[in-house]
Amino acid sequence: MNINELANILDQAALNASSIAQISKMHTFSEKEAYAIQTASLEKRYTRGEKFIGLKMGFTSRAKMEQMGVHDMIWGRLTDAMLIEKEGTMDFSRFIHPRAEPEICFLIKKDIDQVLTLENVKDYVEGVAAAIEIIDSRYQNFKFSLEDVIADNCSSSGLVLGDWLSPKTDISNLKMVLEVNHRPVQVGTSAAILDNPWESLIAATRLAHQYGQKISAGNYIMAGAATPAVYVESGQYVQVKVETLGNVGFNVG
Ligand code: OOG
Ligand code: MG
Repeated sequence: MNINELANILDQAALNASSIAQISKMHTFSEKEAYAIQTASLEKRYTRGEKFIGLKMGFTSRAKMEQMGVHDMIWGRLTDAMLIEKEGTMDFSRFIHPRAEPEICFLIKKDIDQVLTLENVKDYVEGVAAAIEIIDSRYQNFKFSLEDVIADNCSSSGLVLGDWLSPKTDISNLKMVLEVNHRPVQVGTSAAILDNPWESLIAATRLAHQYGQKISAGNYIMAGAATPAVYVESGQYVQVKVETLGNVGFNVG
């Protein structure tokens, strides 16, 4: 089976909110091929009118690597169809088995044409915000190999963004709490994200450069979850509270 056929299977699974068997169980493919499948599946979304809005980093914390049994950093693409308005409602019927996780998001100020460093990264950032990522693996039981999850656009399915603060805000060690119905269900710190979430943005610029993906002014970069993800259910109110950055929440419809 070729890359385009596998991309189509994953795209249809996402579109119809129906889970599929792990594609790595039937086909052997490399990490590089997995990114080619991801790229091809995103092309189908763009053809339907979805717009690229940025990147999400995955497995940037030990907590996430351990939860999913995958031990390499990954990256996926975000589109405008994934945006959920803060304090808005997510349409549960569009998802298979969604999970929420506490994140930090960066808003890019100017096109990034190089691999950034700790010295210059803040020059390219307009703001930082508390954020929630909603992931929804297209694979049965949320189980996958590294290659499977990359091909599946790293489980990307939704994001909720809080208010933007200055990039001068110290985000290196902030308490991050994920709450469901106003009760904490996961507690962590931003230091869990590669010791410092700025490192995640730097890694995103390195990987984007390597794979020829442009990062432009106005794009969002999600740094990756600080804690394990939690399944959400209809009727719940889900909120992330990040020390200094503030709170952001959404309702599960
Ligand atoms: C893969 C996506 C990982 C993160 O923040 O680490 C991720 C998954 O867990 O399904 O989004
Ligand atoms: Mg995530």
